[in-house]
Amino acid sequence: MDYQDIIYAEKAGAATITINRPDKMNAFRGQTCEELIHALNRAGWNDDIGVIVLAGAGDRAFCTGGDQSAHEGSYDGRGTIGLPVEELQSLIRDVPKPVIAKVQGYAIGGGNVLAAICDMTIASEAAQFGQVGPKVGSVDPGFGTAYLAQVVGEKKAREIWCLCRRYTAREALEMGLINTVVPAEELDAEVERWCAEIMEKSPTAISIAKRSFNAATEHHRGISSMGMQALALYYETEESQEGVKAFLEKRKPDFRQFKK
Ligand code: 2NE
Repeated sequence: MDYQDIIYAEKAGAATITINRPDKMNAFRGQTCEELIHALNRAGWNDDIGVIVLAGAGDRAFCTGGDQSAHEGSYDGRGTIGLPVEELQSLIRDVPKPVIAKVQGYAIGGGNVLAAICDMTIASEAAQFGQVGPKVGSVDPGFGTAYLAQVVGEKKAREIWCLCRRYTAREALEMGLINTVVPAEELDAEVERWCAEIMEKSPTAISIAKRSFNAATEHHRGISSMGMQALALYYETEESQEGVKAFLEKRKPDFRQFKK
């Protein structure tokens, strides 16, 4: 596969998969998801690879979720909502190697969900985290909500979704959303150090450990699948479309007109 939206590189047993759409703040469209799925499979089933790093190109964003400019009630690819995002999220869990999110800037919306699903997250002091769905007419149910609650706790997860605030890397560390924070200039070296430490360990033990963690949270895949069906129906509503329009028109959405 020739990649247009991502960059794939291998070094010292680590595969780095970088979303390369900095002009869109590394938001994903259908093609991006397809390429990420391809690259995760490529690295995940290669015995020479012991660890996978998921990253975003440029300084500003790790990933800001679904590409709002490719989203008018649906996206442009396949999958329940026009993006094979369930497949992508599942695959991060299913590859038998640890996946580390390297977050140098915004991890927002579906980008925050990807980072949360990764086995570990290493962030720069400049990183910011948060969900935006209820601000832009979307929601990422399952892994984005219920699994997030397992990571940061119920109260915090509900706050994250209801208020759609942005959290600094230090706040993310405090709530257990990430593993460590380093100065921006030390991020690459820190990720390389973690990868090197993982490469010294037994790959089979690590893959069994990963699968055992997954087994305890596997029900979230079912919640996600059901939730994505609901999301597809929500995308057809004027309420959801108001959120997308408002974001693209750079104005505040007027959701109260749809109050129930
Ligand atoms: C990311 C954030 C917080 C950045 O804010 P700020 O103020 O620093 O920058 P600004 O001006 O908002 O954004 C800079 C440029 O990046 C684009 C913007 O439109 C803007 O473009 P220009 O005006 O310079 O041309 N940009 C940012 N995020 C984008 C995106 N996701 N798609 C397309 N263009 C994007 C702020 O921009 C923000 O909150 N973005 C909203 C992110 C968003 O709505 N994400 C989708 C949520 S839904 C989702 O992810 C999802 C899912 O998780 C599962 C299934 C389906 C969808």
